[in-house]
Amino acid sequence: MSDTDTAYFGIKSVPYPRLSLDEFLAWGPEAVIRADTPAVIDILPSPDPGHYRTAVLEKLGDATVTLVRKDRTKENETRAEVSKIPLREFFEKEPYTSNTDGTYRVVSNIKHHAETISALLGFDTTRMFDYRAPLNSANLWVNYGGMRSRNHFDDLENFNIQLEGRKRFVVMPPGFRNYYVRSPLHGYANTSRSVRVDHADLGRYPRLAAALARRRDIVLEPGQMLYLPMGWWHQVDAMDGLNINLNFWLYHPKMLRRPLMLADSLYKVAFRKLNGLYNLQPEKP
Ligand SMILES: O=C(O)CCC(=O)C(=O)O
Repeated sequence: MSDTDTAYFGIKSVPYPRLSLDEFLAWGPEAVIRADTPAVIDILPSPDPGHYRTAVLEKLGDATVTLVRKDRTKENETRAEVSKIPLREFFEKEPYTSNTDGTYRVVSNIKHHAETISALLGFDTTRMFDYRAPLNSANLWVNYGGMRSRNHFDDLENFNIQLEGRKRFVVMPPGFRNYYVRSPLHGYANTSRSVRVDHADLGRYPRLAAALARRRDIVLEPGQMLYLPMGWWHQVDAMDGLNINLNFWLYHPKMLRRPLMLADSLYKVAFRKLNGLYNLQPEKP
């Protein structure tokens, strides 16, 4: 039995579709969104290690990006601190490169850099993803290994491309009851009270077992893109040294058929606005 199996009490992961670039182009993003199931697409030729680090630095090194700092523990509950830095500093300076006094990541909506995004990926991204529409975004994520995003869901369609490093996504179907959702009072109604899904405390959170039995355990490799449908829960662990991802978050009318998701989304937008919290506002070009 592998470590991954024991982490889930021997409950196996559900298989998920893998698409080639040609298959993805033949389907098109809209058909993939309608299929409403997580899939991995080989969207870019498998890059040499360091290729996208160099390319991102060259094309976006001087851009101002958003830096998010959290305390060190993966289970930490405190709110993140947000500031702005030139992207280059994140690659080259302390404390970011060693994460000595907290964990740092760049999460930055670079939707106004459409030409640069297309140049980076080698195709016209605006024709494939409508990320420049109001409320949609194209986000650059940069962090070092060991960082976890705890189990949560988003109310957008997500196409997430791994450029550098690898990430483990544990993905589970939409729902509220089985996930022990946190109180909305602090703006976290899309996160679970169970701080981790691997080695979860099933004594405390027994209904989580039903969700784990339907999970997809996905290691996203450089050059691959994960399609993560709206509402699917996910815990994400950065596995290697440097991780660079670019994801497109798209609102979709699907949401109108999901009243709880719609209510959560409206509540979150209002909560963040009222409290002056960072909500992926686009960077200036
Ligand atoms: O990469 C991460 O740590 C989180 C990514 C994520 O939550 C997402 O793409 O929705």
